[in-house]
Amino acid sequence: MASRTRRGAGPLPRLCLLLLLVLATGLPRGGALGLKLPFSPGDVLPILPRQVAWPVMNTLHSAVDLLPSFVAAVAPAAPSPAVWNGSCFAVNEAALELTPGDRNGTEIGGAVLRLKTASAQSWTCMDLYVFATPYRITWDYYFAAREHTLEITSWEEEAELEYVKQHGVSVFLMPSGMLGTLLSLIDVLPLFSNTGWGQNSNLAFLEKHMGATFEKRSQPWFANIMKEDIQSGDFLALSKIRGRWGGFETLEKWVTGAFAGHTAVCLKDENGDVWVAESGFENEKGEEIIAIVPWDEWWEMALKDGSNPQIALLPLHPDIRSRFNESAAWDFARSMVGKPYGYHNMIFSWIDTIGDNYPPPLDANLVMAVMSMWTRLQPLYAANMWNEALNKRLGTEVCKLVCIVASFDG
Ligand SMILES: *[C@@H]1O[C@H](CO)[C@@H](O)[C@H](O)[C@H]1NC(C)=O
Ligand SMILES: *[C@@H]1O[C@H](CO)[C@@H](O)[C@H](O)[C@H]1NC(C)=O
Ligand SMILES: CC(=O)N[C@H]1CO[C@H](CO)[C@@H](O)[C@@H]1O
Repeated sequence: MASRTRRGAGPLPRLCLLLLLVLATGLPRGGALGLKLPFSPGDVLPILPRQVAWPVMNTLHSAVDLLPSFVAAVAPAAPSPAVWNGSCFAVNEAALELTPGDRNGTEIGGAVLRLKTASAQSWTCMDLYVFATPYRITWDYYFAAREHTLEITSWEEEAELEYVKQHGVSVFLMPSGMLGTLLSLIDVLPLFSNTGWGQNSNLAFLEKHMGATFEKRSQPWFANIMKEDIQSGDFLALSKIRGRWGGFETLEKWVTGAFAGHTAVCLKDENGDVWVAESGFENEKGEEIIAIVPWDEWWEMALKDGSNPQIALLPLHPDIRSRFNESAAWDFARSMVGKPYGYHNMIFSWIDTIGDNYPPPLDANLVMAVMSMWTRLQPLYAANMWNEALNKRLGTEVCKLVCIVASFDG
C-alpha cells in the first residue's frame, strides 16, 4: 500500500482545529447566536486523535451513520461511469479501465480507477473511500474537487479479473471520523483476501496477536492416517488460514483465545467404518448443516480445501476413552443430523458481553465496518453468520445489517 505521508496537519494547525472544534461543539446546533461556522465539526474528525474523535463522532452521528456505505460497483464494461453523492463531495463519478499490468507474459493485467469529485459541501471536508474486491482492499481519501486515480498494478489472479468484470470494484464511502478505524482495518482486511497475501496476513496476525508459531512441514503436507488407528471420540481440530473462512477464523481464534477455528469428532460404527460428525457440512443445496460423513469422503474434501486448513487428529486420552459412551455419542450425533450449522450460536460465543468483546485494536465499530463490507462482498455467508444471529437475538425476521444496527441504536 502506498505510504500516507501527504496532507498531514502539523501539531499547530491541529491544536487550532481542536480549539475550534471544542468551541463549535459547545454551541447550539444551527447557531442561536446567528454565528455561522466556516466548517462542520465533522470535517476535522479525521485529523483528531482517535480518543477525541470517537466521542465527538458518536454525538454527531447515529450508529447507522458509522457504517461504511456501499455507493457503487465500478465495472470495466459499464456503458457510463458510476455516479453517487458523497458526504463531502455531492457529485462523484468513477470509471474503471483495464490495463495490461506489470506482469510480463501473463494475461492478467491490472486497472486504473478514475474518480471525479466535485461540489464540496465545505472548504475543509473530505471523503474517505474503501475500494474492495474479495481479493483486495485498499483505501484513499480526497480533499480536493478534481480527478483522482487509483492504480491496481496487477490483479491477484485470473479469478479476481473475472470477478471484477462481472461485479466491478465495490466502492464504500466511510464516515469521516473513521480514519482511525480505517488504519486498524489495514491489519484486519487482508485476512479475508483469498490469496497468498491473505494467507501470510493470517499467519502474521496470529503470530503477532496470539503469540502463535508456525513451522513449515516438510513434504508431504499431509500424514498417512490409518483408519484402523482412529477410535470413536477422537477429535479433529481445524485451522483455516486463507479465503473467506480463513479471515473469519483468525478473528474468531483471537477473540475467543482458541487456536482452532473448526472442530469435528470421529465415530466408528459396528462394522469398523470411520465417520466424521461435524457441523458446517455443505449439502447439495449449498446449505451448511450438521452431517455424519464417511471418513474417506471427508478426508478427500479436506485435501482439496482451498482454505489450506491445518488439521490435527487428537486421540482421546485413555482415561476419557474408558468413560466414552460410543452408543450415546452415536445417538446424539444422529439426532442432530440435518440441523442447521448454528451461526446464531457461533457469533454469540464471540460477542458475549456488552463491552470487552474485542481485544484492541478491534472494537465494535471496526467489526461492524468489516461485517458491513463483507455483507456486500460475500452476501450469502455474511447473511448466515451475522444477520441470522442478530435477528434471532432481536426476535426480528427479515432484517439486514443496517436495520439490525438501527435496533441497537434505538
Ligand atoms: C518485464 O519486462 C521488462 C523488459 O521487457 C523488464 O524490464 C521488467 O523487469 C519485467 N517485469 C517483470 C515483473 O518481470
Ligand atoms: C451408554 O448410553 C446408552 C444410551 O445411548 C445407555 O443406555 C447406556 O447405559 C450407557 N452405557 C454406560 C456404560 O453408561
Ligand atoms: C443520486 C443523487 O442523489 N444525485 C444527486 C446528487 O447531488 C446532486 C447535487 O446536489 C443532485 O443534483 C443529484 O440529483
